[in-house]
Amino acid sequence: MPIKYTTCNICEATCGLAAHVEGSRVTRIEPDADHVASQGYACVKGLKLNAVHHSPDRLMYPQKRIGDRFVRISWDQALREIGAKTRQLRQRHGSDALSVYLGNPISFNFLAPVLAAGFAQGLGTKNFFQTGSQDCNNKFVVAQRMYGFPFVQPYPDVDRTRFLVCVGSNPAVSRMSFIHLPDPVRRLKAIERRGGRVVFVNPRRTESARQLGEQLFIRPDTDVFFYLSFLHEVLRHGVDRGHVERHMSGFAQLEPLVREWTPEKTSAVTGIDADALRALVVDYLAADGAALFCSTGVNQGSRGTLAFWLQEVINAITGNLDRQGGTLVGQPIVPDLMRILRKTGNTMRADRSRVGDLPSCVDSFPAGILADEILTPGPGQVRALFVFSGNPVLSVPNAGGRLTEALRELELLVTVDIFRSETGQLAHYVLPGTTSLQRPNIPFVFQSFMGASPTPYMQYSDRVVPPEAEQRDEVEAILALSHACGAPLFGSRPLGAVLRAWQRAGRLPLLGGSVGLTHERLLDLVLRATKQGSRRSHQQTPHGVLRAPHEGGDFLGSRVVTDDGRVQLAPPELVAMASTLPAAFEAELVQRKRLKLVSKREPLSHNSWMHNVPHFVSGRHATNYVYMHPDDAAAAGLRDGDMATVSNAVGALTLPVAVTDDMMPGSVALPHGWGHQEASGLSVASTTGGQNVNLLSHTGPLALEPLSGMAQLNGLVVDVRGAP
Ligand SMILES: Nc1nc2c(c(=O)[nH]1)N[C@H]1C(S)=C(S)[C@@H](COP(=O)(O)OP(=O)(O)OC[C@H]3O[C@@H](n4cnc5c(=O)[nH]c(N)nc54)[C@H](O)[C@@H]3O)O[C@H]1N2
Ligand SMILES: Nc1nc2c(c(=O)[nH]1)N[C@H]1C(S)=C(S)[C@@H](COP(=O)(O)OP(=O)(O)OC[C@H]3O[C@@H](n4cnc5c(=O)[nH]c(N)nc54)[C@H](O)[C@@H]3O)O[C@H]1N2
Ligand code: SF4
Ligand SMILES: [Mo]
Repeated sequence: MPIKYTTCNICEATCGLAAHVEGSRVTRIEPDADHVASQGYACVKGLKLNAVHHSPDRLMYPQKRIGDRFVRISWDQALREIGAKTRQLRQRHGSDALSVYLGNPISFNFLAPVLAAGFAQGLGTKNFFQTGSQDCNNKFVVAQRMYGFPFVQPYPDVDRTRFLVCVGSNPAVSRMSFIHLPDPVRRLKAIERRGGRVVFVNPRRTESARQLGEQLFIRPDTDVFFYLSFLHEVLRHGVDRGHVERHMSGFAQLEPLVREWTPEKTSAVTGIDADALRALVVDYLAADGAALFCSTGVNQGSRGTLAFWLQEVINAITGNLDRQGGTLVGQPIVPDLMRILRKTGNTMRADRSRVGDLPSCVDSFPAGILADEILTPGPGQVRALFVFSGNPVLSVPNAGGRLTEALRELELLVTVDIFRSETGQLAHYVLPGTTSLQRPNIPFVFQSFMGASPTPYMQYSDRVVPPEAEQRDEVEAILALSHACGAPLFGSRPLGAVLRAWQRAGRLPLLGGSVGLTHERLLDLVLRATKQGSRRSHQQTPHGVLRAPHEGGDFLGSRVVTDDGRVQLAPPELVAMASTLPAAFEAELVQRKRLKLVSKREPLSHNSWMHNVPHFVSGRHATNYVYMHPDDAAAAGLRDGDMATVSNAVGALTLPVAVTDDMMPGSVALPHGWGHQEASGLSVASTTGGQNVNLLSHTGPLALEPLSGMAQLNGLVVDVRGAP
């Protein structure tokens, strides 16, 4: 039975997989034992990808919705009608009436996200949306201001660090983000084995903290105060001023910022004991290589930009940025990539949204204003939306509520998905995409291009199995849509013409398809252009090729792409934003006794799209739960298994309670991505219980963090009471 090697595209770990193929079936998936980075590690989701792939619900043909029914149509008809409608809307209402939402899964393909952005540019619209505003835009905003470019993202040097503080991150379940680290538990346990420390700062004692390290409970959405006091203590101990003066600007502005934020003061809202925080800082400073790292737990709060900024300042001024065991900045495969991209202005658009006047971030607007862009009349009102591998109906703030209402108003909604999801359910056209087993790939662009990984490598993998029936590889689907809609990629007519001619050449019978435009040939071009070998050369090394690891010491003074080449410790907009902190602190004090809601990721699901695998939703896994501390449950008169209603000004959900002392008192957790009952295209998921936690999150410009457009998904104040 042939084995084909590929990389899992579900999360950033991008583990190597060995797929057993029988005819057109992938019968079994094992971890690739010889993979240069993952070395035989993969999680249950990657190993069950064939169950997703072979689901009887997979889309095989384009579908068109007529009333409530979906009927099969041909690609030709779909492209013709979508193209005509798009051109008509653009002519009547201008380009900004068209919009694109790029979801999470194909963002892990190398070319598809680039082309999806190119498609939006071709449509001529500024209304491009991505998942970043639910995930990590705060990090891009800070990196652009501190280091000169959004994708300069220092990652902890986990294999050499002596002290790692993980704030709002659960590596055992989520396998981390902004660092490519297969098998993170093993790598983090090794820190302890070397005599180092790992500390998890989290309102929940997570699966990670159960396996290694120490737990430090923090009240949800108060991280910025934790970082303020951390910095306060760092400055009190003093830093190497020579190092700071050499490489950084703005140091003098830090002390006044943190002066009032003593650990005693902030402990009133964070719940972190002042002495515990002081001891943490002492150990951080004493460690021979230490790193503060944060993830969505912080990003999705209401002040993620300020929190991440303070974290980066601390890592920088303590000398941990760009040193072994601290945080490192990967080396792109094109050595001067950041400088080049910065010059061309790529991912650094500086425009603002029509509704709410919010700034774009990495060339996209926050998804939290999508509903308003659709519902607010006037020039530029959004009337058409293309969704590539996304499920905004479940994933975006107040998704099921106002956004669903808005999507129903659209004149054209197209989804390119492997299933007819909750979003597909509302679409006019549903186009059948491929799973990553059906696409050629180079591992996630962030890893392969930027090297944001302790084990950087390059790999090219062919399709494990080809698309079935009329499924189309997303890269090829975007090219076809781009032609049909008169939207030359990146707005470049010459490029459009070249791609078109290339596509046509593939259909010439004489050449037998040997020169056509395929995803494979495009990736081969990328490999050659970046001097990373070729498709053929990589076919000889199916487990990947290691690139030189980062040794640190090559970033400061040479690769910082700010105007003056120095790390900006006090970017004016962030300093200005910090003036809101005293009022925020007072507000926290007032709501100290209220319950706060946080999201929770689960080992057997992935955002909204794994609940259709029967194995993943059997028995007690067939719903999400409200996780609460025994004291909070008792106060509400609730016992384990009771039904409870979680509510706030935005909405209410009724779900079973799971009582656990893993939760910090005063906080409740609810997994996101549930609520599939209306999805007729998901025969298994639609029979599960569970509800969409985003019915409780606020939508609209006023609810978003003003610099990054981040939605607040963590730290929402809620009430929980018994339900019949
Ligand atoms: N409350 C709350 N909300 C959250 C989060 C949270 O923590 N809490 N997390 C946020 C985060 S970090 C993210 S990234 C977003 C995710 O937001 P989205 O990307 O909008 O949502 P997903 O659930 O990942 O939806 C993915 C869709 O892609 C489809 N799909 C899967 N694989 C493929 C493929 O290979 N090709 C194609 N064409 N389609 C595919 C799936 O069927 C599914 O419909 O959600 C955010 N929402
Ligand atoms: N199994 C699985 N793996 C996934 C995903 C999935 O859905 N399922 N999603 C993938 C995606 S799209 C992403 S972006 C990554 C995200 O990866 P992570 O960012 O590691 O995401 P989580 O596991 O949700 O960890 C966030 C942690 O923050 C904590 N938290 C919540 N609120 C706060 C707060 O206010 N302060 C602090 N300090 N902590 C808080 C939560 O309790 C939680 O443990 O995971 C990816 N991997
Ligand atoms: S850890 Fe992530 S990349 Fe690795 S197998 Fe699991 S889902 Fe796939
Ligand atoms: Mo994400």
